[in-house]
Amino acid sequence: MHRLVERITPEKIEIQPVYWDLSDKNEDGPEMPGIFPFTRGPYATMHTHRQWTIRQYAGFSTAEESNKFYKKNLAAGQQGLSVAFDLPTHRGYDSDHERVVGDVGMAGVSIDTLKDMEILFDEIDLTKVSVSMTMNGAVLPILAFYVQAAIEQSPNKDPSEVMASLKGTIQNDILKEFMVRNTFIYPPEPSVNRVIADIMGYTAVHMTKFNSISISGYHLQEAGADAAIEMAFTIADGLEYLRTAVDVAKLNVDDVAPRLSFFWGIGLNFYTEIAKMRGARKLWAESVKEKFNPKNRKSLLLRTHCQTSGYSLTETQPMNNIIRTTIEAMAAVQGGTQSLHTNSYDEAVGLPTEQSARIARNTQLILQEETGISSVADPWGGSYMMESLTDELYNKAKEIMVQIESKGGMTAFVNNGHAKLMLEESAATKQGRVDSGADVVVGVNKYRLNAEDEELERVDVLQINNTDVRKKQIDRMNEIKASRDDDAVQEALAKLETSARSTESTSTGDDPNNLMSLCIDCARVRCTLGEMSQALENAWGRHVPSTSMVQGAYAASFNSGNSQENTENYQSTFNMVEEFEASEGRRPRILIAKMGQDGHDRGAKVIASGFADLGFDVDIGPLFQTPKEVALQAIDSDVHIIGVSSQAAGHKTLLPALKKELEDLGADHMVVVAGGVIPHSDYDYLLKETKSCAAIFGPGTRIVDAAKEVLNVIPRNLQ
Ligand code: 3CP
Repeated sequence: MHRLVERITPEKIEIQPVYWDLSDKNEDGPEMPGIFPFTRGPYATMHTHRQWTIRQYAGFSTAEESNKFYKKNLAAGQQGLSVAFDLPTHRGYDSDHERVVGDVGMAGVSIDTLKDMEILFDEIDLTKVSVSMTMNGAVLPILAFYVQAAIEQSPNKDPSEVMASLKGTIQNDILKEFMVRNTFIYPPEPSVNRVIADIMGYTAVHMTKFNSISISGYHLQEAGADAAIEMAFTIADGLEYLRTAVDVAKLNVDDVAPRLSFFWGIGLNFYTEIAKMRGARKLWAESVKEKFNPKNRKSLLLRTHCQTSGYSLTETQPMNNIIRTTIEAMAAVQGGTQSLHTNSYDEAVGLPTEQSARIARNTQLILQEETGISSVADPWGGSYMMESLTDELYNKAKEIMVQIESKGGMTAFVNNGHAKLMLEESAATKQGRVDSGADVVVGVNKYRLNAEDEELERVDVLQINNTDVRKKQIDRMNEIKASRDDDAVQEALAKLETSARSTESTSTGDDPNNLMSLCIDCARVRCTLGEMSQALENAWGRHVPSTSMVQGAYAASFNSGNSQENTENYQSTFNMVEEFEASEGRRPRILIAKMGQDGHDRGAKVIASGFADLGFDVDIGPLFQTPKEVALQAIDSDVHIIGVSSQAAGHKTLLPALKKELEDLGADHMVVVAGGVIPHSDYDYLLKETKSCAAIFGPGTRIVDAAKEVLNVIPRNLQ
């Protein structure tokens, strides 16, 4: 990847690798990349010396299928791997668990055993290719499988030598899972003070090239955070992890901080995104210096991966998404990213196809090899506008960080619900701006095509046969269970549970009771992911999140600075609710439900908040329900309608299952509607073939319009 960048333009102008203000009289010299506070970049030469890594996030169905996809992508120019796991794996369930029937292999690859991990990386040398794994809940078993798979891949090498050569990243950022995304398993305290502490301790000794956490702002932005909130929460999360390393795990800051890595979401606010990346580097460097006083300058560097925004993609006119992604990728590169994922244009409706994945990858190859974008470090340095925007965002984020500190730090801010409410308010406000037309989305709330032309623009998406994948996974797992040494399995699991129950710290990398070390022992004797997760759950329990709802933000944002037409639309929906109440004796009541292991609840929360502002009585169901649990809650609350939010592709299994439960319980008068990421090609199956819902609201549906349609499909005079 090292290559000389073309410095002389056809006009015979020489491009310098970095520019600075020659008249700068600052006594420390001008701000430069690679120099504290690193606003201009973590490395002096940045992309002029080494391009960013093209690292596409992918994984689906079985390990065999994902492995084929990875090898093809690497051969076609991708430079690093980034694994997407399915939701049962994230939540620590094996594929045969009753709660995951609709989820196996859908939103990522299913991994139950070491064998799956070996197949996933077959013919990919783990000591050479850097691998990122997005895993937070079942992080111990997954990292253990990865390490053991690498060791068994190189039988002639010493295991310690193999481990020392592993380069890559595990997300391992559990704090943000309690705010958004929700792929936690255990309560916050052991999740941070045991799991994360032990992984940091273990990798600091045995896997010194491996990044032990990827602290993520991306998911916060996807869940509605503006740039200042994204910066503040992410940096505060990072400081909390360092505090855990130093205070709880008693590790040296310089053994841990250089291997903390970051992850930003990059949306369409071009200048803001660049300023965010610049400001965040400075905020991190200054905060770490002030609070931990490290000796190694690498401890101060904010190195980051970026992903273009999934939220900014639209279902209608999907080719527009290629343009959106390109602009976002340019912001990430000009902001100085180290690694980048560019979304496929069809990701608003389903898993990428081979063609859409190729275009996404080519977007980066074109930037790297055709544009000369890498020929200069921090091209925005010294721009009046950019420097001012960087300072303003930096200051705003700092103010939010002071607020977080005043509430006792990030763990407390998360635990007492402040963080989640702040995000939900920001999300509802954003939705109101889009629904009211204050924020333009081309092809959605402006310049929309007529229905016929829109139909012609629809794209195919990759379909996964979930029943097939699940069967294959269960068969393989049963084969492994039949051939392993059961006594060794029970012994390894018992040791893991005993260590989890202990109140002593086991965080140093050489402690035989370090949880990471014990999970590698479990992987070696072929324990499954579900068994390891259960051993830890026996000690710590499973975390049950509380549900909350923001009110007023959608209405306030919708009504501010609005067009006459939008205001009338809002009012007429509100009036329909009042009429409903007058005729039925109570307000329309809706249960917003999430089924399966899909924890993406931004959509559900925004809908709940918007419907409540429009006058509905809204119940929010807990996350991770089975269809039966949803049916029982709906009956118990006597709702008129169940609104199912599906973001992780389980809809074709879970919606028909819900319909059957309602029928079995004699409640088939209840109307089910669905929303979220549901490809159009599945509409007939859900609406006509299985009649499992009465309406589907795709991405981009305005809440006011959805509310009107819901009111029209509720049968009246049910009493
Ligand atoms: C790089 N290097 C340089 C320079 N550039 N040295 C000198 N001068 C330069 N200009 C060196 C680095 O120091 C490093 O060596 C090596 O080259 C590799 O560079 P890097 O910057 O560390 O790049 P990379 O290995 O790609 O690592 C990038 C980070 C890593 C650090 C960001 O954590 C990463 O790859 N993260 C990816 C995270 C990810 O993919 N997340 C997916 C989330 P040394 O190592 O020796 O120092 S997907 C979630 C999707 C949404 C969902 O949840 O559903």
